Amino acid sequence: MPKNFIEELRWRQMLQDIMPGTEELLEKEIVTGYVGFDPTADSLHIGSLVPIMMLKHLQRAGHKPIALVGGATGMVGDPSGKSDERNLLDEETLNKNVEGVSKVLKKFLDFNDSETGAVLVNNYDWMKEFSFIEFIRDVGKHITVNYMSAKDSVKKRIETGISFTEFSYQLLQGYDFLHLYKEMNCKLQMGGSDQWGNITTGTELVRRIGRGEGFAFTCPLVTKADGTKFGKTESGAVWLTADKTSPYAFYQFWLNVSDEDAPRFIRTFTLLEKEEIEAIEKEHAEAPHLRLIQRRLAEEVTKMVHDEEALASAQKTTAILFNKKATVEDLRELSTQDILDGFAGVPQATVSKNDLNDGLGIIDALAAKTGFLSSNGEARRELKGNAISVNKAKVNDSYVIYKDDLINDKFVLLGKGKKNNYLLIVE
Ligand code: 485
Repeated sequence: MPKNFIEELRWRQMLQDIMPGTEELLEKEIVTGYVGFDPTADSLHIGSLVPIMMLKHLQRAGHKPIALVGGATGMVGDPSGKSDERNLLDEETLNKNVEGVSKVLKKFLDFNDSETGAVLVNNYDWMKEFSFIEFIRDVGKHITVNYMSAKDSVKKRIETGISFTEFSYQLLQGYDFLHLYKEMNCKLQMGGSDQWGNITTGTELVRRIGRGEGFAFTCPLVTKADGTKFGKTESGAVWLTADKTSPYAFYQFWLNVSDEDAPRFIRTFTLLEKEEIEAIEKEHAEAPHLRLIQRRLAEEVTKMVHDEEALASAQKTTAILFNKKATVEDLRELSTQDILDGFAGVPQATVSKNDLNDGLGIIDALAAKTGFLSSNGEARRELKGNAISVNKAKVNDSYVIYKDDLINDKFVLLGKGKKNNYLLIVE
């Protein structure tokens, strides 16, 4: 008998709206449920991690998850939550994105032949068979324009305008639900709360054409206590693949969430049990500056999205870069990639290796050659104030950088005071 999946999502604060009967259905039988992801980019970012966790919980509770990639819907563009008409993607980009998104989704679920094994589908596979005439006769006839226009996603655009293309989107998504209901006995659709309108068009089609009953629930869109947008950093979105967001930057993102947000995030983004989370919170409350919740959160999510090895390297980089007592020997333990990831956000400048043949004076290295500081005068002042370090060791104005200062034959780390780092790249 499946475990109580809805109860699990409830205490994790992952439940927004739920259709009557859904909880009862999930208690009664093994349910096939799906979430759709449109291939608007070649990877997914952490905004998609909540629905991914829902699919994971669905599977862990003994049900069957379907991850749908919207090869067809991605050609159209969902107006939900969007104030403007979007540009259409060209075919080449779209194909690349379908590949990328599918690859990310495969990482999170257990794909096997069992009754609860995950399945990955692409709605292009059934939509490509449909002609326009067939679609408007067989599907469109069952839904009124009045019904479609009453959806938030459409209503919000009535003043500013919405193309027939985006207006039709809900019918495509609705048809997917009907298709999966008929072909795979899929009775449940999940998604973020912005998807409610599209999902209910689906249950409507399941009822009218499929003569059956579809169920649904949504999760809240993740917000932050300070009102800023979740999942965005100065360098953009936080992605679930290492080529777009390094495991180090990913780890740092979670380490830096606020005390207000951390308890909700650890419930939503990790699979830790309730008792364990409560124990961590208790310990956290006794010494908040240790940021125990954030640490555990960052550890668990980095391990899940990347792997143990990536986590270990992100932790090592963090320990060395943020430890005031770190030494040049510590820096020499970092790989070239660790250093590039760790310093991705700090000012960088490149000089030629030849510049180091006769040594590069520290003042030139700080000012003329790199522009890290605005003038030689400023460089001299900071050096006099004992604020400048080379590879974590304080230096004075007579210091000269030679090749044996290079870390990994390529880098010199300059520091000003406690907070400012500069990365000198030598090529
Ligand atoms: O049959 C379906 C076809 C496409 C979709 C869903 C079912 C995708 C959906 N219309 C959509 O646009 N989803 C967003 C996306 O793909 O980026 C986000 C939602 C978010 C959450 C997430 O997908 O905005 O709430 O559902 C998985």
